[in-house]
Amino acid sequence: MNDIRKELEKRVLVLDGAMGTMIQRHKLEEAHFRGKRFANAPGMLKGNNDLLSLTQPEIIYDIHIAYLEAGADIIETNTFNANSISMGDYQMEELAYEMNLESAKLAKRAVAYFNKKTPNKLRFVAGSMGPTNKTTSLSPNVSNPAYRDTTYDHMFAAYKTQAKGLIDGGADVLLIETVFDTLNAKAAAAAVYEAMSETGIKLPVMLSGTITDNAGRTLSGQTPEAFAASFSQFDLLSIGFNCAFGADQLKPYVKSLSDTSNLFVSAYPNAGLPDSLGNYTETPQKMGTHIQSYLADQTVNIIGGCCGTTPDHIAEMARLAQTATIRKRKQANKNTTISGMDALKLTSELNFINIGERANVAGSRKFARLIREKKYDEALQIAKNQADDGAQIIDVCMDDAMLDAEAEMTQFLNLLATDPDVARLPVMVDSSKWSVIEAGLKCLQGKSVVNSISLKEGEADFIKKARKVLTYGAAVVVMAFDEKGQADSFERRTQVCERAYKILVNEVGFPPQDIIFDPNVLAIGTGIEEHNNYGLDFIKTVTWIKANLPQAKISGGISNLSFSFRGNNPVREALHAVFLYHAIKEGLDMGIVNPSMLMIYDEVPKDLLELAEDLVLNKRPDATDRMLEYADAHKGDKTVEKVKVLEWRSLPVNERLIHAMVKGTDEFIEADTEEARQGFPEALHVIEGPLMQAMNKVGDLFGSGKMFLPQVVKSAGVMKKAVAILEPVIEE
Ligand code: THG
Repeated sequence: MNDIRKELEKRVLVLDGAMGTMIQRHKLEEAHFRGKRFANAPGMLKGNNDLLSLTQPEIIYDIHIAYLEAGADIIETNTFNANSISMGDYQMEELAYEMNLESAKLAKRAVAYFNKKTPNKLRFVAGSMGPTNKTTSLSPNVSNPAYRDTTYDHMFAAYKTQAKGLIDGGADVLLIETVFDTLNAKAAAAAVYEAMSETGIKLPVMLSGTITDNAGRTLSGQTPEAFAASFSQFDLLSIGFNCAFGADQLKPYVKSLSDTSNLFVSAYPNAGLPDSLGNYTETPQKMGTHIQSYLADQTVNIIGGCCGTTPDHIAEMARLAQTATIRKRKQANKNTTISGMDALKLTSELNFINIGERANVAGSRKFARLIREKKYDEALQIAKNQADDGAQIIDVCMDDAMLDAEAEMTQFLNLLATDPDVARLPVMVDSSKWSVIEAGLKCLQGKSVVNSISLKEGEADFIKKARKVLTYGAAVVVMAFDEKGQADSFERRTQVCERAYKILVNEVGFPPQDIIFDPNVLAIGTGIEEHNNYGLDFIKTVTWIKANLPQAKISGGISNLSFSFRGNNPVREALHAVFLYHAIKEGLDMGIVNPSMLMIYDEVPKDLLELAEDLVLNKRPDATDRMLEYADAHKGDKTVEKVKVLEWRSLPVNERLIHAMVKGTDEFIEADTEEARQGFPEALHVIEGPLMQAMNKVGDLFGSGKMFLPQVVKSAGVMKKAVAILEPVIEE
């Protein structure tokens, strides 16, 4: 059954061409579509090509034969629209299973005939599963962007029926194709795996997306890399693109998958771009020249045709494929990659990932009020601000006794999906209720993060939830919590994390890079002696996890640390800065923070810094008292940043420029740049002098872990503004 893997190790396989183009040649009329069986069915049936498998099976069989004769190694079943959702157009929802069953049998018959003729060259049937005519990620209603006309559950059910029909009919492979909406396809993938586990027949699964714009994104907005990340946990045979563009324009996107993927890669483009009548007319020879360049670059393992391609196109491809060198699959990627519309790859250059904490009804009074009052647009603005301030992931939490958390999570994430500024980021679905987490995952096309699961309710529950997370294709935060409660010492934290890791990796088969431990950031400075070591123990746990639990990532809710200093932001920010500085050095990968309130370690006033170091690292028994004294004396302070504003404005202009760059403040940059320009003989000297000095300082701070990427990005923004002012003068 898995012979296709063996064949793919040996040669480039050719997939067949368009079914529609071939059906068109028969100029079928309404009566042909109906046949005897549906003579009296309501509505028009002309155009329901998938129905022909039931009413004109010999026509479909002959098309399969024509493609096999042309040299196709894989033929697609005539089931692109044979799902209960698309069949709704013809009131034929109930026929979905039968259509898939019969179509698979038909294709299988054609393949069996050829395999008997040439037993040393095996051909295969791919069960085609198209995208349906609905979308789970987009709103068909412009005035209500959170509206959806179908749901994940509906999609899942339709695909499961289709998959069962194809499996029962004898398909060799299942092909989820022409994916324009990744959430549809995630439901398809989950349904396929459930259908396979229920039938006990495990088939290889191919996935093929489609690109709909020149920016190289899917209709639901994902880049190829983000698209691939969404499926990284599904055991796929191949990934690729089809339809969209002709072979020429599709190539760069296929290549971006090919360059990184450990899977086999497929491409089956259209016969060029449509002409003014909507016809695809690229000749086999012309298309062949483009296909030849795919093969020469070893970009694909499977090549075929989509709209407008015919047996002649396939024959040309088969001829070219015969002598082609096969593409070698890349090493499996050990990086953690999550995604929204864009991919976020956790590499060593990103020393720390900011997770925005404010779209949380328990973490922001304002957000809670806006959700209670159903002012969703304003609530969305909070998430947008977090993104602008440098959040790379958005944590969303609706846990509040007064709210219907499942409904609010659904509403908010559906709305969020439509805002390109926020939707490009991965979402962390934060809830202590499993049903709320699932409700969230059913709205997210990207590879999201579940926050969280734990051993609190025992191993069986933990395993069940972890398996479920995999079916949604998400990464997971695991809290250091077990049957005995929250782990709050170094020993307990490490024991619980180690146990959870072993279960996840060995029993569930969870990819270790997709496990994110949260060893509990707990409040310090509470006046309770047992709490004094909480910060230090967390940091020590980070060191231990990095050394002992390979590839696992570490996160924490940073603002928890300073709960006992609520109302005093300078103290809170100083504690966070110190804590992050030490924890990141030990390997903390990400943290739930308020990205607009991150202070740079070196900018914390020296007296406050010392007090914060003492408290976070539990250096002296009176650390809490001393910090409380400080807090008391600085009660009215806003943030340290604001206190210092006036001070830095009185510095010489060079130093003001440096300050503005390091802090990422652009409020005065125009005036200061202008002033500096007048002080220097040449405008270029301002860039070579203070601006370069500032960039070097930013580089050093970043290099030593005292500044994080979002802050560096802000600095670069300020630099850009300053340069924009100087440039015209330099050009003159
Ligand atoms: N680990 C994981 N998830 C978590 C946490 C964690 N999720 C929730 C929480 N802890 C992290 N998020 C926040 C969000 C906000 C605050 C603290 C933690 C916070 N808010 C201000 C306060 O309470 O003072 C609110 C001020 C306002 O209303 O504006 O501090 O540890 N996995």
